[in-house]
Amino acid sequence: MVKKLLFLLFIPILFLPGCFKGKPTQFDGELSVKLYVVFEGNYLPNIPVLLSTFDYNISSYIDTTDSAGLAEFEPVPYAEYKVNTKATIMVPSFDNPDSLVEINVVGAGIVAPGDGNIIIDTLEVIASGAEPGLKINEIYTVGPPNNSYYWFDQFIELYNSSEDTIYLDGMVVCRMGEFLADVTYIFQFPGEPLTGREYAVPPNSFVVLAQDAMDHTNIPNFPLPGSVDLSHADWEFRNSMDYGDFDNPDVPNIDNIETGHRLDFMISLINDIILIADGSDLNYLDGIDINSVIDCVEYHTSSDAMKYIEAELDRGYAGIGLIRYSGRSMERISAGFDSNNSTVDFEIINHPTPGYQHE
Ligand SMILES: [Ca+2]
Ligand SMILES: [Ca+2]
Ligand SMILES: [Ca+2]
Ligand SMILES: [Ca+2]
Repeated sequence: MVKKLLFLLFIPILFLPGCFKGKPTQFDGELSVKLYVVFEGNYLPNIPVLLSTFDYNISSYIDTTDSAGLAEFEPVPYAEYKVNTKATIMVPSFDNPDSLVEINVVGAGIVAPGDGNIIIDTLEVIASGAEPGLKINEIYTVGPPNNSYYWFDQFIELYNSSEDTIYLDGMVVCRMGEFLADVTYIFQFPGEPLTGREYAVPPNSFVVLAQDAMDHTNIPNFPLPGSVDLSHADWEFRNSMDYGDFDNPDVPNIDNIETGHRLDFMISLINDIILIADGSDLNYLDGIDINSVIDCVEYHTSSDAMKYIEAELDRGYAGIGLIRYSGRSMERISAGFDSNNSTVDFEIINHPTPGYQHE
C-alpha cells in the first residue's frame, strides 16, 4: 500500500541536462546521490532505481527505495548521472479505493552535482503510456440539441503532445468492449504500420476524425445550429462494406477491417471505450496487444458506473454528467494532458472544438 507522507520535503525538483559544472580531473568517490521516487504525490517504496553515467567507464548502480521512497547511492564517482526507473506498483482502484490495482510506472531524468558532494533530488514517475505522444484529446459523442435523435456529427480528435512528428500510417482506431481482449470495431488508416511515413502529424497539432466529414450544421431542411461543421475534418470513418456511408471525396478515409462488420464508426453517446494502437497487432479476434496501444480513454456519464478497461490503460473515466443531445463534448483539460486517469484528465466543455483546444 502506498502511503502518503504528511510532511513537506524541501527538495529541488530539477532535472537540468547539461548543467554539469567542471568535469573532474580525477576519480573522486565522494559524491552521494539521494533520490526520492514520487508518483502523484506519494513516495514509493521498493522501487529499483538505476544510476548510470557516461563520464567514466564504470558500471551502473542500482538501489531500491526504502519505506520513505528514498534510494541512496554513496559513495559514487563525482559525475553527471542518468536516472531510470521502471516498476509495477499497486494503486487504489477507481471504483473501490479499498482494493488495489496494478499499474506500470516509468521515470527518467538527469542529476548533476552542484557545489557540494551531495545530490538530493526527486524523480517523478508517471504511468507508463502517459508519456508525451499521440493522444485521444477530445471525444464528441452526444449529438447537438435536437428532437430527431441526430448524433452523426460524432468525432474523435487526436493531438501530438510529443516533440517528434508521428505518422498515422497503418494505425488502428478501435471501439472496445469491456476489456482489451474484446474489440467491438476496428478501423485502420491507410499505409504501412510502424514504418509508413505518409500521413504525418507534426508536434503540437490536432487531427480530427469525423464519423462523416460533412457540415452537420447545414443539412438541407434540417437546421442544427448546435452541431459542427466537419466538412474539413482531416479524416473520416468510412466502412466500405456500408454502401450508405457518406464519403466526402476530399477527406481521406479510415476504413473498417473487421470481417462482416457493416456499420460506420458509431460510438455510444454515454459510455464507451476508444483506443488507438500502432497497427502492429491486426489480429483483433484475440484482442489488441497492450504493447501496441498508443492511447485509450473510457467514458461514462454516470459516476457510479462500473469501470471496465484495464487500469494500466485508463484508471478512471471521462464524461461524468454528460447529457445526450446537449451539444457538449469531452476534452482533456489541456491539450495532450494525460496521466492515464481520464477522470482527472478530461472535462466537459460546452461546445465541441474540432481541431483546437478549448479555452
Ligand atoms: Ca462515415
Ligand atoms: Ca472520404
Ligand atoms: Ca493515455
Ligand atoms: Ca478539441
